[in-house]
Amino acid sequence: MRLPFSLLAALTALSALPARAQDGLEVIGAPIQGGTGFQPAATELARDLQWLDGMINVIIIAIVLFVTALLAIVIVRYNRRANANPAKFTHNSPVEIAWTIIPIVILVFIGAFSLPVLFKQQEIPEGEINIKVTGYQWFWGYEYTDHDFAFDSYMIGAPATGGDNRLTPEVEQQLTEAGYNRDEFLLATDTAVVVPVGKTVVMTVTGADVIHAWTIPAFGVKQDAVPGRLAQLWFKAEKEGVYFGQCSELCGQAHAYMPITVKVVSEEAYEQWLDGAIEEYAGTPRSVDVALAN
Ligand SMILES: [Cu+2]
Repeated sequence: MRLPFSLLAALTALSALPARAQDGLEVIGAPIQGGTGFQPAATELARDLQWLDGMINVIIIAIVLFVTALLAIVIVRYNRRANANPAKFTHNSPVEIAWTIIPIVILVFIGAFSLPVLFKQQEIPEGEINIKVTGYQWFWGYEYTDHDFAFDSYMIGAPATGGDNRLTPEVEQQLTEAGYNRDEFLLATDTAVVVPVGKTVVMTVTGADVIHAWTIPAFGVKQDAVPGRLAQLWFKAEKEGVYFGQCSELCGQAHAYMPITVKVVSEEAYEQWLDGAIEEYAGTPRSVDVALAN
C-alpha cells in the first residue's frame, strides 16, 4: 500500500518520538471551570503557601468584620439625630497606643509565618534533576543539563505545530493523539517537562528576548525569566500526574499561547523517558556518564 508522503513522514516522526510518558497519568494541576480556589497542592511548598493564604484570610476577615462593626456603631449611635451634641475631644492616648501596637503585633505574627515559607522557597537545595528553562517569544526551551540534551515546547495548536492558536478539528485531533482532551487546549504542549516523583528538581530560569515567567501553580512555584539573568526555583512533586502552568509575565502578542506542561512520573517511567529523550535529542549517552564517574 502506498501511503501519501506527508502521512508517512508523520508516522515516521511519531515512531521516533520518545515513549509517551503520560500514559495513564491523571491531570491534576489544571484550572477548573468556575473554580475559585487553589489547584491541589502537589508539593510541600504549595501546601505551605495555601495554608498561609488560609491563615491570613482569617485575619483579614476578622479585621473587615471588626471595622464594619465599628462603622455600624458610629452610624447608629453617633448620627446627628441620636447624638445631637457631639463630644469635642481630639485625643485619646490609650486608643492611639492600641491602634499602633495591635497592627504591629498582627504584622509581626503574619511575618513570623510568612518568612519561613519564603525562605523555604528561595533557598535552593541541591538538585537531583537539573533543568534550565528559557522563555522565548512564544515558547519554552528546556535543557536537561545533567544529560546535555535540550528541546523546545510549543502549545499544541500554536503556529509551530501547524495551528493558528485556535481550537480547530485538526488541533483537537493533535490533542487527542498526544493524550489530552479539548479542555486542555491552551494548556497542553507538544513536548513536556518530565520529572520523577519525589525527587528534588532545580530549574534555572532565564529569558532569551523579553521577560517571561515560569510557573506551575500546583507546585507553588513562579519565577520571572529575565534575559541576561539566571534565577532558580525548586520543587519536589509528591504525586504522579500532569500539571499545567502558563507564562505569567506579559511578553507580547502570543503571551497567552505559551503554556507549560510538566509530567510527574514514576522513577522507572522517567528512566525510560530519559533513554528515549537522550536518543531523540542527541544528549550525552549514559555510558559516557558512567565512564566519567569511574
Ligand atoms: Cu508571556
